[in-house]
Amino acid sequence: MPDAAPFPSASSPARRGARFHPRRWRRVGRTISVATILAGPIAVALVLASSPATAISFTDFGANGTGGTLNGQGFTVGPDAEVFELEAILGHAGATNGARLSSEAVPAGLSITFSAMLSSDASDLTLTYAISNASAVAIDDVFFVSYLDAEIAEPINTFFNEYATTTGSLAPGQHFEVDEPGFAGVGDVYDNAVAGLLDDTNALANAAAADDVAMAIAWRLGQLPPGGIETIEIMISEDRDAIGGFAITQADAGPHASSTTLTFSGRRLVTSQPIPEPGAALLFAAGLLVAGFRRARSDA
Ligand SMILES: [Ca+2]
Ligand SMILES: [Ca+2]
Ligand SMILES: [Ca+2]
Ligand SMILES: [Ca+2]
Repeated sequence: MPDAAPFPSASSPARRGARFHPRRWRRVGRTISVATILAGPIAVALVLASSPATAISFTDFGANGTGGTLNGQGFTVGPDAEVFELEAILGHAGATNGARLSSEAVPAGLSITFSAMLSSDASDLTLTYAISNASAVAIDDVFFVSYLDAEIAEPINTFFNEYATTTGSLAPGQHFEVDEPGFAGVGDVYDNAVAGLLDDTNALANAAAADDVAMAIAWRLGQLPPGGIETIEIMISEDRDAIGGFAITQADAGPHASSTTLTFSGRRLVTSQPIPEPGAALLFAAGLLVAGFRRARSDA
Protein backbone atom coordinates (compact mmCIF):
# COMPACT_ATOMS: atom_id res chain seq x y z
CA MET A 1 0.00 0.00 0.00
CA PRO A 2 1.58 3.33 -1.02
CA ASP A 3 2.32 5.89 1.61
CA ALA A 4 0.13 8.99 1.27
CA ALA A 5 3.00 11.21 2.45
CA PRO A 6 3.08 13.46 -0.67
CA PHE A 7 -0.35 14.71 0.36
CA PRO A 8 -1.22 16.54 3.56
CA SER A 9 -4.28 14.41 4.24
CA ALA A 10 -4.63 12.09 7.21
CA SER A 11 -6.62 9.76 4.98
CA SER A 12 -5.10 6.87 3.15
CA PRO A 13 -6.51 4.64 0.44
CA ALA A 14 -6.75 1.85 3.00
CA ARG A 15 -8.91 3.96 5.32
CA ARG A 16 -10.93 5.08 2.36
CA GLY A 17 -12.18 1.61 1.57
CA ALA A 18 -12.59 0.53 5.18
CA ARG A 19 -16.19 1.60 5.53
CA PHE A 20 -18.28 -0.36 3.12
CA HIS A 21 -21.65 1.11 2.34
CA PRO A 22 -23.94 -0.61 -0.18
CA ARG A 23 -25.04 2.75 -1.56
CA ARG A 24 -21.42 3.58 -2.34
CA TRP A 25 -20.11 0.32 -3.66
CA ARG A 26 -18.75 1.98 -6.76
CA ARG A 27 -16.40 4.03 -4.68
CA VAL A 28 -14.96 1.20 -2.64
CA GLY A 29 -11.96 -0.05 -4.52
CA ARG A 30 -11.08 3.31 -5.99
CA THR A 31 -7.56 3.09 -4.62
CA ILE A 32 -4.63 5.25 -5.51
CA SER A 33 -1.64 3.41 -6.91
CA VAL A 34 2.00 4.48 -6.80
CA ALA A 35 1.84 4.75 -10.58
CA THR A 36 -1.04 7.24 -10.28
CA ILE A 37 0.90 9.38 -7.84
CA LEU A 38 4.07 9.31 -9.94
CA ALA A 39 2.02 10.15 -13.01
CA GLY A 40 1.00 13.47 -11.42
CA PRO A 41 3.59 15.74 -13.07
CA ILE A 42 3.06 14.04 -16.43
CA ALA A 43 -0.69 14.44 -16.18
CA VAL A 44 -0.30 18.10 -15.16
CA ALA A 45 1.81 18.68 -18.26
CA LEU A 46 -0.77 16.96 -20.45
CA VAL A 47 -3.61 19.03 -18.96
CA LEU A 48 -1.69 22.25 -19.51
CA ALA A 49 -0.80 21.24 -23.07
CA SER A 50 -4.40 20.53 -24.05
CA SER A 51 -5.81 23.55 -22.08
CA PRO A 52 -9.43 22.36 -22.04
CA ALA A 53 -12.25 24.87 -22.05
CA THR A 54 -13.39 26.15 -18.67
CA ALA A 55 -17.08 25.53 -18.21
CA ILE A 56 -19.68 23.55 -16.32
CA SER A 57 -21.14 20.68 -18.30
CA PHE A 58 -23.57 17.93 -17.41
CA THR A 59 -25.85 15.28 -18.76
CA ASP A 60 -29.46 14.99 -17.57
CA PHE A 61 -30.17 15.32 -13.86
CA GLY A 62 -32.51 12.96 -12.06
CA ALA A 63 -36.16 14.08 -12.08
CA ASN A 64 -35.82 15.58 -8.59
CA GLY A 65 -32.46 17.26 -9.11
CA THR A 66 -29.90 14.63 -8.19
CA GLY A 67 -26.77 13.67 -10.10
CA GLY A 68 -23.07 12.90 -10.13
CA THR A 69 -21.28 9.78 -11.26
CA LEU A 70 -22.78 7.82 -8.35
CA ASN A 71 -26.20 8.49 -9.88
CA GLY A 72 -25.14 7.78 -13.46
CA GLN A 73 -24.68 11.39 -14.49
CA GLY A 74 -21.69 13.10 -16.11
CA PHE A 75 -21.16 16.46 -14.36
CA THR A 76 -17.90 18.41 -14.61
CA VAL A 77 -16.92 21.83 -13.24
CA GLY A 78 -14.03 23.73 -14.76
CA PRO A 79 -11.20 21.87 -16.47
CA ASP A 80 -10.75 19.13 -13.87
CA ALA A 81 -13.46 18.92 -11.20
CA GLU A 82 -16.06 16.20 -11.29
CA VAL A 83 -19.22 15.76 -9.21
CA PHE A 84 -19.28 12.37 -7.56
CA GLU A 85 -22.61 12.83 -5.83
CA LEU A 86 -25.35 15.46 -5.85
CA GLU A 87 -28.18 14.51 -3.52
CA ALA A 88 -31.41 16.31 -2.62
CA ILE A 89 -32.99 15.41 0.70
CA LEU A 90 -36.54 16.35 1.63
CA GLY A 91 -38.08 15.62 5.00
CA HIS A 92 -40.52 16.78 7.65
CA ALA A 93 -41.29 16.35 11.34
CA GLY A 94 -43.07 13.03 10.86
CA ALA A 95 -39.96 11.11 9.78
CA THR A 96 -36.56 10.48 11.39
CA ASN A 97 -34.67 10.92 8.14
CA GLY A 98 -35.43 12.85 5.00
CA ALA A 99 -35.97 11.09 1.70
CA ARG A 100 -32.91 10.88 -0.57
CA LEU A 101 -34.55 11.86 -3.82
CA SER A 102 -32.03 10.01 -6.01
CA SER A 103 -33.55 6.73 -4.89
CA GLU A 104 -36.39 7.32 -2.41
CA ALA A 105 -39.93 8.58 -2.93
CA VAL A 106 -40.89 12.17 -2.12
CA PRO A 107 -42.49 12.14 1.37
CA ALA A 108 -46.27 11.72 1.34
CA GLY A 109 -48.13 14.99 0.90
CA LEU A 110 -45.17 16.84 -0.56
CA SER A 111 -44.25 17.32 -4.19
CA ILE A 112 -41.21 18.80 -5.87
CA THR A 113 -40.35 20.23 -9.24
CA PHE A 114 -36.79 20.75 -10.43
CA SER A 115 -35.08 22.76 -13.12
CA ALA A 116 -31.45 23.54 -14.00
CA MET A 117 -30.17 26.69 -15.68
CA LEU A 118 -26.64 27.41 -16.85
CA SER A 119 -25.40 31.01 -17.14
CA SER A 120 -24.61 32.20 -20.67
CA ASP A 121 -20.86 31.85 -20.04
CA ALA A 122 -21.40 28.37 -18.52
CA SER A 123 -19.59 29.36 -15.31
CA ASP A 124 -22.60 29.24 -12.94
CA LEU A 125 -25.25 26.57 -12.66
CA THR A 126 -28.50 27.34 -10.84
CA LEU A 127 -30.60 24.43 -9.60
CA THR A 128 -34.17 25.30 -8.60
CA TYR A 129 -36.20 23.08 -6.29
CA ALA A 130 -39.84 24.10 -5.76
CA ILE A 131 -41.38 22.20 -2.85
CA SER A 132 -45.12 22.24 -2.37
CA ASN A 133 -47.67 20.79 -0.01
CA ALA A 134 -50.08 18.92 -2.25
CA SER A 135 -52.16 17.61 0.68
CA ALA A 136 -55.14 19.07 2.54
CA VAL A 137 -53.35 19.39 5.88
CA ALA A 138 -50.38 21.43 7.10
CA ILE A 139 -47.02 19.61 7.17
CA ASP A 140 -44.74 20.55 10.08
CA ASP A 141 -41.01 21.22 10.12
CA VAL A 142 -40.31 20.69 6.44
CA PHE A 143 -36.61 20.62 5.61
CA PHE A 144 -34.56 20.52 2.42
CA VAL A 145 -30.87 19.66 2.10
CA SER A 146 -28.59 19.93 -0.93
CA TYR A 147 -25.54 17.65 -0.58
CA LEU A 148 -22.55 17.90 -2.91
CA ASP A 149 -19.49 15.64 -3.02
CA ALA A 150 -17.15 16.70 -5.82
CA GLU A 151 -13.50 15.96 -6.52
CA ILE A 152 -10.85 18.26 -7.99
CA ALA A 153 -8.13 16.81 -10.24
CA GLU A 154 -8.64 13.36 -8.79
CA PRO A 155 -6.54 11.51 -11.42
CA ILE A 156 -3.60 13.80 -10.67
CA ASN A 157 -3.65 14.27 -6.90
CA THR A 158 -6.51 12.19 -5.40
CA PHE A 159 -9.87 13.26 -3.95
CA PHE A 160 -8.62 13.65 -0.37
CA ASN A 161 -6.19 16.59 -0.70
CA GLU A 162 -9.01 19.16 -0.62
CA TYR A 163 -10.41 21.73 1.80
CA ALA A 164 -13.13 24.36 1.91
CA THR A 165 -13.63 27.92 3.09
CA THR A 166 -16.85 29.71 3.92
CA THR A 167 -17.86 33.32 3.37
CA GLY A 168 -20.79 35.37 4.61
CA SER A 169 -23.37 34.39 7.19
CA LEU A 170 -26.27 31.98 7.26
CA ALA A 171 -29.83 33.18 6.71
CA PRO A 172 -32.52 32.42 9.32
CA GLY A 173 -33.36 28.73 9.12
CA GLN A 174 -30.30 28.01 6.96
CA HIS A 175 -27.59 25.54 8.01
CA PHE A 176 -24.41 24.14 6.50
CA GLU A 177 -21.71 21.55 7.03
CA VAL A 178 -18.38 20.60 5.44
CA ASP A 179 -16.80 17.29 6.36
CA GLU A 180 -15.42 14.03 5.06
CA PRO A 181 -18.46 12.08 3.80
CA GLY A 182 -17.97 9.05 6.03
CA PHE A 183 -15.87 6.69 3.91
CA ALA A 184 -12.87 7.17 6.18
CA GLY A 185 -15.01 6.86 9.29
CA VAL A 186 -14.19 10.38 10.45
CA GLY A 187 -16.81 12.63 8.86
CA ASP A 188 -20.54 12.82 9.53
CA VAL A 189 -21.82 15.26 6.91
CA TYR A 190 -23.61 12.63 4.87
CA ASP A 191 -25.45 11.16 7.85
CA ASN A 192 -26.28 14.63 9.14
CA ALA A 193 -27.60 15.67 5.74
CA VAL A 194 -29.92 12.67 5.56
CA ALA A 195 -31.17 13.48 9.07
CA GLY A 196 -31.64 17.15 8.15
CA LEU A 197 -29.43 18.16 11.09
CA LEU A 198 -26.31 19.88 9.77
CA ASP A 199 -23.88 20.98 12.49
CA ASP A 200 -22.93 24.41 11.04
CA THR A 201 -19.22 23.55 11.13
CA ASN A 202 -16.44 23.21 8.58
CA ALA A 203 -14.18 20.30 9.59
CA LEU A 204 -11.89 20.75 6.55
CA ALA A 205 -11.24 24.47 6.80
CA ASN A 206 -7.63 24.67 5.61
CA ALA A 207 -4.97 22.80 3.68
CA ALA A 208 -3.60 21.20 6.86
CA ALA A 209 -6.99 19.56 7.44
CA ALA A 210 -7.42 18.48 3.83
CA ASP A 211 -9.48 15.38 3.11
CA ASP A 212 -12.38 14.35 0.89
CA VAL A 213 -14.59 17.45 0.91
CA ALA A 214 -18.34 17.00 0.96
CA MET A 215 -20.60 20.03 1.46
CA ALA A 216 -24.22 20.44 2.45
CA ILE A 217 -26.57 23.41 2.77
CA ALA A 218 -29.98 23.03 4.40
CA TRP A 219 -33.09 25.01 5.17
CA ARG A 220 -35.54 24.33 7.96
CA LEU A 221 -38.67 25.67 6.31
CA GLY A 222 -41.12 25.37 9.20
CA GLN A 223 -44.75 24.50 8.62
CA LEU A 224 -45.93 24.29 5.03
CA PRO A 225 -49.69 24.94 4.74
CA PRO A 226 -51.87 23.16 2.18
CA GLY A 227 -50.98 24.63 -1.22
CA GLY A 228 -47.90 26.32 0.22
CA ILE A 229 -44.78 26.48 -1.93
CA GLU A 230 -41.17 27.02 -0.91
CA THR A 231 -38.51 27.54 -3.57
CA ILE A 232 -34.83 26.85 -2.95
CA GLU A 233 -32.17 27.86 -5.44
CA ILE A 234 -28.72 26.26 -5.34
CA MET A 235 -25.75 27.66 -7.25
CA ILE A 236 -22.63 25.73 -8.24
CA SER A 237 -20.01 28.08 -9.66
CA GLU A 238 -16.55 27.61 -11.14
CA ASP A 239 -15.63 31.31 -10.78
CA ARG A 240 -16.67 31.95 -7.14
CA ASP A 241 -20.04 33.49 -7.90
CA ALA A 242 -22.75 32.86 -5.29
CA ILE A 243 -26.36 33.56 -4.40
CA GLY A 244 -27.72 34.31 -0.93
CA GLY A 245 -25.53 35.59 1.90
CA PHE A 246 -23.41 32.48 2.47
CA ALA A 247 -21.11 30.38 0.29
CA ILE A 248 -18.67 27.49 0.55
CA THR A 249 -15.67 27.23 -1.78
CA GLN A 250 -13.87 23.91 -2.27
CA ALA A 251 -10.22 23.96 -3.33
CA ASP A 252 -7.30 21.64 -3.98
CA ALA A 253 -4.13 21.67 -1.83
CA GLY A 254 -0.58 20.37 -1.75
CA PRO A 255 1.74 19.16 -4.51
CA HIS A 256 0.28 19.39 -8.02
CA ALA A 257 -2.77 21.27 -6.68
CA SER A 258 -5.23 22.35 -9.32
CA SER A 259 -6.36 25.97 -9.38
CA THR A 260 -9.95 24.87 -10.00
CA THR A 261 -12.41 25.87 -7.29
CA LEU A 262 -16.03 25.00 -6.82
CA THR A 263 -18.37 27.39 -4.99
CA PHE A 264 -21.61 26.12 -3.49
CA SER A 265 -24.35 28.48 -2.29
CA GLY A 266 -28.10 28.88 -2.15
CA ARG A 267 -31.10 30.93 -1.14
CA ARG A 268 -34.72 30.50 -0.14
CA LEU A 269 -36.84 32.52 -2.54
CA VAL A 270 -40.14 32.53 -0.67
CA THR A 271 -40.35 33.15 3.05
CA SER A 272 -43.80 32.97 4.54
CA GLN A 273 -42.66 34.76 7.73
CA PRO A 274 -41.29 38.23 6.93
CA ILE A 275 -38.60 39.29 9.39
CA PRO A 276 -38.50 42.79 10.94
CA GLU A 277 -36.16 45.34 9.41
CA PRO A 278 -32.99 45.47 11.54
CA GLY A 279 -32.86 49.24 10.98
CA ALA A 280 -36.27 49.69 12.63
CA ALA A 281 -35.26 47.55 15.59
CA LEU A 282 -32.07 49.61 16.09
CA LEU A 283 -34.02 52.91 15.99
CA PHE A 284 -36.45 51.55 18.57
CA ALA A 285 -33.56 50.49 20.86
CA ALA A 286 -31.91 53.91 20.47
CA GLY A 287 -35.19 55.60 21.40
CA LEU A 288 -35.40 53.55 24.59
CA LEU A 289 -31.83 54.53 25.53
CA VAL A 290 -32.55 58.27 25.05
CA ALA A 291 -35.76 58.03 27.08
CA GLY A 292 -33.92 56.20 29.87
CA PHE A 293 -31.12 58.80 29.89
CA ARG A 294 -33.59 61.70 30.14
CA ARG A 295 -35.44 59.95 32.96
CA ALA A 296 -32.13 59.42 34.82
CA ARG A 297 -31.25 63.15 34.44
CA SER A 298 -34.65 64.34 35.64
CA ASP A 299 -34.43 61.98 38.63
CA ALA A 300 -31.00 63.40 39.60
CA1 LIG B 1 -19.78 33.24 -13.12
CA1 LIG C 1 -7.80 16.70 -5.56
CA1 LIG D 1 -19.34 17.33 10.86
CA1 LIG E 1 -15.15 15.11 -2.42
